[in-house]
Amino acid sequence: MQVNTLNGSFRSQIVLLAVAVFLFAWSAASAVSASPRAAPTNVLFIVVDDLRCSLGCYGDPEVKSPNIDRLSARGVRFERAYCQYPVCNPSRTSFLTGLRPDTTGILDNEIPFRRKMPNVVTLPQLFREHGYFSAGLGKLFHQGLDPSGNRVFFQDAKSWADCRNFEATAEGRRGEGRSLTGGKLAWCQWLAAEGGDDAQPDGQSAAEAIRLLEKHRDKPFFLGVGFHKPHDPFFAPKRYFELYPTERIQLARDPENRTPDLPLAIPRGANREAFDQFTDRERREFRRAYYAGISFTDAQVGKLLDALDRLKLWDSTVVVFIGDHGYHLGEHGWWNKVTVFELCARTPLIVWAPGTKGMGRSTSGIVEFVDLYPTIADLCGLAPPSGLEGTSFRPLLDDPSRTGKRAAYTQVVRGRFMGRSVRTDRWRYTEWDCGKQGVELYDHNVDPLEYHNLASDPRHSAIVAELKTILRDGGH
Ligand SMILES: [Ca+2]
Repeated sequence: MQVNTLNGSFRSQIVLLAVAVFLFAWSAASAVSASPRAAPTNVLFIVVDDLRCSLGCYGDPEVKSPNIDRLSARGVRFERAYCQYPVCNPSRTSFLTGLRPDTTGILDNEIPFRRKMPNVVTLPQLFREHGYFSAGLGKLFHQGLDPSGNRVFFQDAKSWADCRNFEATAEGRRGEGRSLTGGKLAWCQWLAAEGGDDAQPDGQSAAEAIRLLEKHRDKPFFLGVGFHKPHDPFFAPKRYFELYPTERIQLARDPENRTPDLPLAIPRGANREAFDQFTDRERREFRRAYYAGISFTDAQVGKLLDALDRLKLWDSTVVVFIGDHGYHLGEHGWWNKVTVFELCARTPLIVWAPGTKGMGRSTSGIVEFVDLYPTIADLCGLAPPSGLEGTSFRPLLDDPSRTGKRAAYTQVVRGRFMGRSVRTDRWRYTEWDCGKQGVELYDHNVDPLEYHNLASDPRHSAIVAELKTILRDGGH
């Protein structure tokens, strides 16, 4: 009896031991499967309005951008990132919904995206629906004018738990400045403003973003910060203008032997007529004011990076930095956006993604802004909605030497016609109204600013045929 009891007790101990060993092995296996790349918790998404790749980290010799350069040195800098539409509302709607402009139907700055897509789940909304605190400060979705001509932001209650915009103070509206067109174009003016950063909306956005980081550091957050400069009107605190003595500003000079631009390649109208009247002095002032806006925004980005340092958030936060599209500063005689030239389609993109292996490098793999949504969701372990039209570029974050996409697509409406452009590793190919209003072909091996249109050269008929097919694919 005693022996049996002992035997029974011994058997119980064996069973308990076996269970313990099993539980230990199971928990260890679970830890192994979950631990190598625990998903980062937070997202800091920085969108800069109208920022082209004029940054120190992109090789610009004049622009001072030490803080964005600092982020570039830490993360992965994309040398070939392309927006889908070179205008604020269509571009932002596209990358914040993960859908191409043909799908969103948003092709101008007038229509809030919810009017066309009441049920779409936006990128910040996806995080919000997964329990994140989501906040948007400054310009994330577009701002536009209401029927009375008042400026309104296309705020989206489904996307943000907290969404705010800021106004310049009275001091921030005073200073030295002038219209560059004798008042003909209201937007085309600069102001070296009195007051500090916080007298401007972007300075206030940065300050509030830091407050939110401090408040929400211990819970998952998706924080969008949209800086409005270097967008026009070119207002920034005076000290950022002082970084750029006007007489030292270099000007773009279109080559004499370039192919004339096609009629639809650059918009006609009042803007162009005013640009044609610019003196070199005005050209230098325009560039200087745009650069001052970049350096002002760069300083605000620096404050956010400092906050990530201080709050020890780098290991748990994905940081994405983009411009919403590029810009011309006199190239092709144009001083604005709304073209599908490389200068407008290409945009800065820098990503810091903890846990990936390629940080601190750059990549020439092609990516599109429509890829941002699935990439950010992927990095944070969230399943995106079905039907997104981009793909995650996480593999490039692990290995920046990999090949990216075969092609990037950018489109723009010009009057009654659509221009569609595709960029491959070597070429840019553009059709206006399916080619009926003109075709462009540029060889980026020798012509980075796209001054020599080769589309009608019979020696390039094979590549034109190939690119025509890629353009028809449309990225789908
Ligand atoms: Ca913009």
